[in-house]
Amino acid sequence: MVNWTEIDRDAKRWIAEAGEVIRRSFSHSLSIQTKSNPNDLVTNMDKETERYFIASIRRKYPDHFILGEEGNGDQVTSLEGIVWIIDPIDGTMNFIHQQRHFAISVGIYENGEARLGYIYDVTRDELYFAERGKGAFMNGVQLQPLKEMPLEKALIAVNATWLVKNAYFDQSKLVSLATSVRGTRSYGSAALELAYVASGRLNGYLTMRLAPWDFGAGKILVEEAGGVITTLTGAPLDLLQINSIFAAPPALHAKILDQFLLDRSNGK
Ligand code: 2AM
Ligand code: CA
Repeated sequence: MVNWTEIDRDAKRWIAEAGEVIRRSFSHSLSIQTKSNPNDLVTNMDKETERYFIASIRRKYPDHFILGEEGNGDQVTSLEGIVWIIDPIDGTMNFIHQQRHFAISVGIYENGEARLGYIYDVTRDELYFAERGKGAFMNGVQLQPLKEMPLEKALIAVNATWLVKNAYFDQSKLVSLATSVRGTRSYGSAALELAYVASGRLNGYLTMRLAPWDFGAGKILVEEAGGVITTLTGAPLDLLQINSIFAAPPALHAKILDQFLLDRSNGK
């Protein structure tokens, strides 16, 4: 029998400890490198934090699998067994430029089914947490069930760059979406943006391209809070691939899909 209470206790302890080390790192200089392009950044703290999680998980749970952004985990090609999906720092650009607005993201799945999700806003000391079937919480307080919001009163997160430059969607429809809602925001951490949808601080989040570690925990949170999370064309998310992402309360999700996204001329 899997002891989920113990796994939850360990995950929370490791996240709190990693957060403390990251906060202390603010007074030291960072070592910054680039990955796939000059704006794809990684620091020694991303790598050290991932290594800390991997060492802790392997010591205590040697039969669990780990899918991590910095690649020190396992080559995960299937979701069989218990899989930890980890982004040690989601929002690395914010971490480097602002020392805020970034998060530790940990999602735990069993045979592809959501179990536990954590998004820890390190500088605000806010832990968003969800457990399958038990709801979503922020710092231990249960989140209110998600409220629907009419389009014209909705605050949604989108990234300005892909609103004006993308290969898949009719730009005029996206601009029309952005101007039909009450307001748009962009926080630069997908995990936090999904946590904000789960907690009602945002009514929607749309983005073109996220890796499993960017949304692995957020998917659990949004769904436990009563929201819907799919690709931008309404398809289920694939936890082993890059996906486009669209999260919102159910009725708003359906309306935006229908009115702005699901059009054959928009492509896939
Ligand atoms: P990161 O900071 O962990 O790299 C920025 O809008 C958000 O998108 C962040 O959550 C960032 O995660 C993620 N992101 C940035 N570039 C990405 C890429 N090429 N593929 C997938 N996710 C990306
Ligand atoms: Ca990251």
